[in-house]
Amino acid sequence: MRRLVLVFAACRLIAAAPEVSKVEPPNWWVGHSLNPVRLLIYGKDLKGATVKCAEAAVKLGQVQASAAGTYLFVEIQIQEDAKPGAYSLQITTPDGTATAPFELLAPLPRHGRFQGFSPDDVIYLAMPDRFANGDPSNDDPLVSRGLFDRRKARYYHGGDFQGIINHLPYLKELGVTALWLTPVYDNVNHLNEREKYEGEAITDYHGYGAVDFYGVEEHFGDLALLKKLVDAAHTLGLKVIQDQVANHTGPYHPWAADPPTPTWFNGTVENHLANTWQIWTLADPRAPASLQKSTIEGWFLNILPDLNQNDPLTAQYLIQNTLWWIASTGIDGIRQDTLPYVPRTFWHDWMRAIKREYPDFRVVGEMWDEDPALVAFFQGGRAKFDGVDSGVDALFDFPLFGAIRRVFAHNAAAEELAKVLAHDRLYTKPNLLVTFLGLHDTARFMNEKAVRVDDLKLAFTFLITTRGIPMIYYGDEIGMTGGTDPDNRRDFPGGWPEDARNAFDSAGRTPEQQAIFEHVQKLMRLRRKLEPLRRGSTLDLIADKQVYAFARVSGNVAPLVIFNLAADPATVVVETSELPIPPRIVVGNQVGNSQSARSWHDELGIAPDAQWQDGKFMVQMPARSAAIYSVGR
Ligand SMILES: [Ca+2]
Ligand SMILES: [Ca+2]
Ligand SMILES: [Ca+2]
Repeated sequence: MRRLVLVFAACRLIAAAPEVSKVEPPNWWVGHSLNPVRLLIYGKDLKGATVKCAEAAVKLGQVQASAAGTYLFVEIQIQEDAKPGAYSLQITTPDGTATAPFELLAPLPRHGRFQGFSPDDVIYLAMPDRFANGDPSNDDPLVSRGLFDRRKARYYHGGDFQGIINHLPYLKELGVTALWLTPVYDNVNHLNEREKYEGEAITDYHGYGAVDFYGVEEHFGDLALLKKLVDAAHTLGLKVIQDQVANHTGPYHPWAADPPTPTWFNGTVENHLANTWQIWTLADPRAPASLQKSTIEGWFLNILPDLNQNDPLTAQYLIQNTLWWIASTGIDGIRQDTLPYVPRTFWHDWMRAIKREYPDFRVVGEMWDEDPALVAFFQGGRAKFDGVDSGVDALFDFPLFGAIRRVFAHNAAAEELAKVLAHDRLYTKPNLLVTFLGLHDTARFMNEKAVRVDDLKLAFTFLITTRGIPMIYYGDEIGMTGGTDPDNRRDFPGGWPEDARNAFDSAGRTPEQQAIFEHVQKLMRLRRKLEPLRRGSTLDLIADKQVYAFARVSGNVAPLVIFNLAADPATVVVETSELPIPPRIVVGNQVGNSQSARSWHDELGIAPDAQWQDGKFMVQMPARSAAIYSVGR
């Protein structure tokens, strides 16, 4: 033992030249609004380094090494006349010199990129590992052997970018317009032993435990293929939304053992708070400070190292990382994970940096709570009681999700939908909420007790006709089943060559799957055709136990959407004379016919023609049915 110590001490005496192993970001763009850029250089013996760049186009600013000499922060100012190309920084200590490579790129052409998303879109959420396997050669990569097993719900299943590229035409055929993929960051290359279920270690196939924010998971592909995916999607008119995580890293991120600054994380692996999930305290002016602190600074599952966005170096790293992905790939939006567990002051700065460079870009945040007041608190557009405006465009509509499940799957009163929507007064922009029937963190709709296919179809009709930006979780369009995580993340049937059925193709779907698919497809066409379903304001007409009827009003047109959720047929009468809009715009834009009896057709082809006479709009709705009445034909 004594001998070892002596040898070690001797090694330390030998002067060690600095070493560079990694530079983040590896490149930046000329003419970018974020400038200067602060590089995080990884290596060894970087303490006391001076940094030079031979090119006048890159001017050096502040240099700061970590105490252990394993990181060097270097601020660089990119001059206006800088040309794209390879650059390098010379890092010198009294013991030697190392080179840190860096590249300047010309920005991607803006046309057809960085488009944002809006109620004109319908989003489709897919998990790259579970959608389709387009490249069996990356199923069990050399660097991460043994994590692939389709029989295990928490192992990699082989899905990848190529599988998604191959099935973009399927998404086009379905009629969605944007694709949200769960995170594609590089995950750890061995089993995750820190997170076990029933004694079994898991893999981080889901992507929410990154070990490299600048890397791409090798099971999915690489950065070049991701860019190809984004380009291919854009060519088909599909937008791409990237899933990002700024709250935490995976447990095996190298920073966990050696953080770049002492305050990089909230606490350390040995000594940290656990997240207590008390989101309500964040919107409460008089909440116990200790509860707020554990909610913002606590480690997710008590496992995931919690990044400290109040450290300016951490904050800048995260902002640059976001902009790097956008500029590298040309994506159109971001879904931000675990939004409430990060200070809103950070989101404010982060959003500002995004919008400065990409004014049309949009972000939807995951704020999982069914209280609309709490969800609204995190939407940007207005400073809240603490003077902070998060700037975040959109949030997931978890309150409406809860009501959708209760009403359509559990026979709760139809009026519950209207009661949730009544809280729209709290949001700065309710039309930007992302609405959904389920997602990768909830049990599937078809998993609800005693639920029927017709219930799912009704729920879809509501989702596509109510306000907001609808989102479809992969496989719900064919009625996939599955309980809570990980059962809700089964492989899409037909995504693997060995699958018995291929539900990407109508010939491979069961009659039931085909019926749901066609219904969703029809709804997508109607949403495209009827502009008020996307952009109209919502006017509730009837909200009672069994019937919910509303108009989507836009300019001169207002389609009527009617639900009869009773087990029996019902006569639904809308008193158009009591509406605050002229009767003629309720069901059409044909002026002059408002007093004559006319028939109107259900765009879904389910309910009979409606009669409109003496100021009354009347329809015999079949049991458990929905109808959309628009301009008469
Ligand atoms: Ca594969
Ligand atoms: Ca990996
Ligand atoms: Ca946090």
